[in-house]
Amino acid sequence: MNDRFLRACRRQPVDRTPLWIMRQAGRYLPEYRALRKDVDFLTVCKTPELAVEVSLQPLRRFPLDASIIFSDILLPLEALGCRMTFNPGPKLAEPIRTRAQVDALDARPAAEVVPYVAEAVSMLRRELDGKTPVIGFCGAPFTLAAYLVQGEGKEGFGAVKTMLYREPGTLERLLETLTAAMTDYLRLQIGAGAQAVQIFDSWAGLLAPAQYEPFALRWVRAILAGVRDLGVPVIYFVNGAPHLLEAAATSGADVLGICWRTPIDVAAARVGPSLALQGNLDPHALFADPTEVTRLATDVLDRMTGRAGHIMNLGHGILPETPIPSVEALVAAVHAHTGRDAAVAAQS
Ligand code: 1CP
Repeated sequence: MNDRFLRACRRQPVDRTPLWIMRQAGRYLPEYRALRKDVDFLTVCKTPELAVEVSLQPLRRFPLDASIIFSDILLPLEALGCRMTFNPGPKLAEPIRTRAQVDALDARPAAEVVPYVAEAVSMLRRELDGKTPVIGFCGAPFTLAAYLVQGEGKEGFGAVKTMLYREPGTLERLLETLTAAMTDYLRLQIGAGAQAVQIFDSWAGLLAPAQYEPFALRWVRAILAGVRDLGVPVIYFVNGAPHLLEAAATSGADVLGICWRTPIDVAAARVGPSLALQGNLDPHALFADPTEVTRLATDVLDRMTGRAGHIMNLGHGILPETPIPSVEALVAAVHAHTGRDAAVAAQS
């Protein structure tokens, strides 16, 4: 069993730094694009055989150390009665803007509304047979609220910030509903076999520090408290958040995902040694030539040498236009580091 990813989550010694790539299953892979020619995105997510096939595609090409289930952060919102399409980004049938709409959200068990996610997780776990651990995931409440209130992805997500200032009580009620739904959803995935889970807070960086605690962090803490008894490591990734690092480190997660904006050794010094760190090569760095990719990836690894608990990753999701040779160079750079952490640990 390849458990170096799970060991790094727990800050235990590893033979080399584990690597996986946020959004590793998806559009930069020609085999994903080929599969999507005939099947739309939601059908892939809702058909366990197809979701598992897409989750396995990156692992057939690259010796990565974890697999993530193919789905989307918005899908479990169907359990609240929300309807959406993807083209390619999400679009809600109806943005949630009023207290009445928030009160009308009807929280049904994820096991009833999105049973295909649990099926896909257990099928993926069986298929992998210990080759790598399986990561489940969900969106953080504030990030989900940003999409629900806006109705789609939009730079700055002005609608949710307007609600925050005009009707903070309505936003809090929405966040409370989302927190309960995501706790249930993560429990479903862990019950089905997910060996770690990641909470994506892609838009919490839009909040000022004084807003981050009441409108984002508080709810992430509640989700963590609600899955803690299940004993799997939790990764909390906050994007665009150099101004929130110290606060984010108090979420209770085992691992903090660091976006590409802060050098990872600087982030490590700011958050202290008590949690593992994941990241943080800039996704755009993969547009450099492979020699430069090797240099930049090695630089991230060097910054973490000797620190217990580092999971190599990008500092946000891999971009659809990313050249495959760059991903190969990233993998090779991590493998070339094999043994160095162990050697440093033995010396100290
Ligand atoms: O056309 C297609 O194939 C659909 C494109 C696509 C894909 C491949 C979407 C729509 N979602 C996904 C898969 C997905 N989304 C995964 C599984 C793949 C993997 O990680 O290997 C995951 C983990 C997500 C998570 C996700 N969706 C996030 C959090 C991570 C991040 O990038 O910050 C967010 C913000 C979304 C929303 C979303 N869904 C899809 C798109 C294009 C977007 C971004 C849209 C926007 O904000 O405008």
